[in-house]
Amino acid sequence: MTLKPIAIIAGFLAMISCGGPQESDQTPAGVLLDRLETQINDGKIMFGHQDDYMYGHSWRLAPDATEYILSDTYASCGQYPAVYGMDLGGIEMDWEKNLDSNPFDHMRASAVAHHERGGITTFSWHPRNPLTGGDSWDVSSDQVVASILPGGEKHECFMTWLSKAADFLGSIKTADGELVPVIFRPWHEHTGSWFWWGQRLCTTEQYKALWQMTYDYMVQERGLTNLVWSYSPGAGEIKTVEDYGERYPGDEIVDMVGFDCYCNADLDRYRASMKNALDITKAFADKHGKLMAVTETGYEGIKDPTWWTQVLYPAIKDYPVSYVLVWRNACEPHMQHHFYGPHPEHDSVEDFKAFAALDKIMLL
Ligand code: BMA
Repeated sequence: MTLKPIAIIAGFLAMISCGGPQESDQTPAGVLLDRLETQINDGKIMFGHQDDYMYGHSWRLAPDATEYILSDTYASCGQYPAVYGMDLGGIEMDWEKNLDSNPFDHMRASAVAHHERGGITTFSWHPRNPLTGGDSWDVSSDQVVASILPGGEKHECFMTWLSKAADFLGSIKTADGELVPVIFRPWHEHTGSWFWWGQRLCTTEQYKALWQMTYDYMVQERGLTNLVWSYSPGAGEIKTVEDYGERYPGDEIVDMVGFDCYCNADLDRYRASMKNALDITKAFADKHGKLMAVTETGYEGIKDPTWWTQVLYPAIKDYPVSYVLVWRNACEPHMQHHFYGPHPEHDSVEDFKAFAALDKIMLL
């Protein structure tokens, strides 16, 4: 059984005060962590897809939709993905739609619907740049993280951004008012330098402080009990277990560890990168007692029709991976090349069906 850090402290206090056994963590996040661990012990790997119910290669959810049944994954193999990824980017600006044009109301309702179907939702966050006014990819200043930490000129402003993200995450509830557990994966791919929180844009101490501030605000101050915290560097820059852990914010505030690793035409290079990242992540996860996942992957345009069973599956099958999530299938006419998940008109669909039918691979 996996215990949330907060539950470990509570359990320890309970033990020293009344000598009783440690209680299991019955918060929504604790229950989700237990479920993730059981499924890893059963040798299963869940398949995940970003924005699966929001749009696909050739469709977008109708604004007045009341149910979430359209899905490129479902259209390809007759099952929904077990893990549904979404991104909070834009919540900090009070936008009605996120950075990829998904209405936040539909995001919330589809996360609840997915939970009620037995699925798991994970959120990343591409917030805008609080110092320059640009987007997440605006790396024109290396003072952004410094500016939002306590004492920085943008600290107050950034705390309102965190409060909007917390409002949203704390509003994902069933009709009975039950909080839905989700995997929250902030400040991802920080080992690269393409986001304002990236490697060359802040110091190790600043990056860790950003994580701690995010966690303290959401968990201690706002009391959110539905977040499983996930740490995910970019695979490309990680050569050793030390690299992997250099900016790790700490066992007390992280529940799962993973990485983002993309494929390009050089399939052997991808195989080598996945092996390297999986070996390192597994060593780190074992040492720190954490669960592991492939938090983002995929081959843009899936230019190899047997990619699913001949490249992705062999890469992951021997590792205790909780889930593997492929990125989004953009629907805009000018982004038709930007898809990572299956869709029925694509020539990798038969291979995807075979992948989805493998014993080890779990869909809904
Ligand atoms: C990137 C691309 C962008 C998108 C962003 C956030 O990898 O898919 O088009 O806006 O993720 O989802």
